[in-house]
Amino acid sequence: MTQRFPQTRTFTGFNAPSRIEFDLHDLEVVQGCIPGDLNGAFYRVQPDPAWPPRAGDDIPLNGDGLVTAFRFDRGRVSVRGRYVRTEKFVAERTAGRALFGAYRNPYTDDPSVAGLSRGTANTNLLWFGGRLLALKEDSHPVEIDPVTLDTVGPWSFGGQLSSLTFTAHPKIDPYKGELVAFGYAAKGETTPDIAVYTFNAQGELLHEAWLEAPYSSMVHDFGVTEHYILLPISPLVSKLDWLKAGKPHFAWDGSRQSWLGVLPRRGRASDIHWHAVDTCFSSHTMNAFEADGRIHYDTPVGGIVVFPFFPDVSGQPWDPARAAPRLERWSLDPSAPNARVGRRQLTPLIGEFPRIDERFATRGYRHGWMACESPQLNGPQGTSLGGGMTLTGVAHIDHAEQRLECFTVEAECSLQEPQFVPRHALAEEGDGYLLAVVNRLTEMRSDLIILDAREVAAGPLATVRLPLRLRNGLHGTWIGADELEARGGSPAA
Ligand code: V55
Ligand code: FE
Repeated sequence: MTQRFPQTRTFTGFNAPSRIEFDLHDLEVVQGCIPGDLNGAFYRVQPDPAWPPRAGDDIPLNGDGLVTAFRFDRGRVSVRGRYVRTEKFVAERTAGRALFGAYRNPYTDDPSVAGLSRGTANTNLLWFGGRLLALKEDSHPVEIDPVTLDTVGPWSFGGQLSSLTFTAHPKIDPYKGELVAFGYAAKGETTPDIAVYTFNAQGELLHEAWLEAPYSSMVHDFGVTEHYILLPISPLVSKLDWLKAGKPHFAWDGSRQSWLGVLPRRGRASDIHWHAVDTCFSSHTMNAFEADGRIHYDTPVGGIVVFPFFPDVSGQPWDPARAAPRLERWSLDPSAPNARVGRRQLTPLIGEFPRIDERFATRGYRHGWMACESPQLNGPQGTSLGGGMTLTGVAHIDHAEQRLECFTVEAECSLQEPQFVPRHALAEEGDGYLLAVVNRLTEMRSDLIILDAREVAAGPLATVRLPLRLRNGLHGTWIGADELEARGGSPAA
């Protein structure tokens, strides 16, 4: 490499680019035993910049997607790591330098890459219809092989995706077998257009609707209930003029209202109702459901944007205390189309990366988990990807018993998004395991822990030692052994 990575927050310390691809067989279990009924693979993705940025510095959301797969097989675990061969990754590797410029700003690119996808495939993985898709919300999915992690190529649902973009947080409705997804900035960067899609398990398009949001903003996640699609709009706004001027893609505009769009699952654009919400930042969805004629949307919410690296339109400094997200339940009556959304805090705990037992997505549910700031630790230890939070614990929320339990990592550690795995296909809700990558910040190394999902405070059932560091990742998924074997192998056998 002819240039160096800048010595900035995004590129140094625990988040120094690793640029590593690896196969590690039969990892060392340093505590406990891996449960014998945990069979399958845990996939996650981390942004990991392959080249120093063209613009001198960059934000943590712009790194190239590096997928890791932990393959569990009868008490043993192996791991594989591969970059997704996006169009961006391939072009830059050929050139031996960055050709794509700033986050979601095509005006900063080398002219040679005009027309190529800017997608980094760095945010989430979706297993649906026999395909494993690496996702970034500014572009189309990229299919990867669940066994080898080799890149198959872009996947646009056989040409059925008319939106230029596809969310990193699509939802599978396990009761109907459908995939519900959307793309925002669907007609190009900073456009207010949102396209909503429903596919059946065969990948056939069942429904599509094109909407206009109240304003252009980051729409990172959404909610799906039995009958409705919920689109949360927070004022992390975007403007084409900013991109042309070389400014950041997004900025926080606290003078604007937040909104929750409510669209019937098979509704047309004219059927959407936008319900006002007090100005706030909602990034992720725990779950959404209907009960007693009302719609409920569970989401961690902060007063301002969680990311410190997006500016405020009025120049106010970013305030971590105001940004800290806490889980809320938003509720509304769909028969009162102009009603404001009711907000109720479910816990005072600061937390993000909410997860559920996804067999219970879209309907009433009992169990949720999220990474949290452990109440047992005072003072900052580490930081999560870009955010102002210090994720030093995993919280289990039992909505039925209104009970909250927390596991706290050791000193000088933080952790990444947890993954729930049911003990077996017919296990009751929440009966299973919770997997999480632990960042050992001073050791510059990672572990994988396995918790009993309903007994997180009891500590890990097993700790798996990695001889390397996994950069802070975003999201992931689980594929059971039965489904993998149908595909003919295991990712790290
Ligand atoms: C997020 C992550 C992204 C992104 C937009 O967590 C939002 C939120 C890793 O990329 O592009
Ligand atoms: Fe996300």
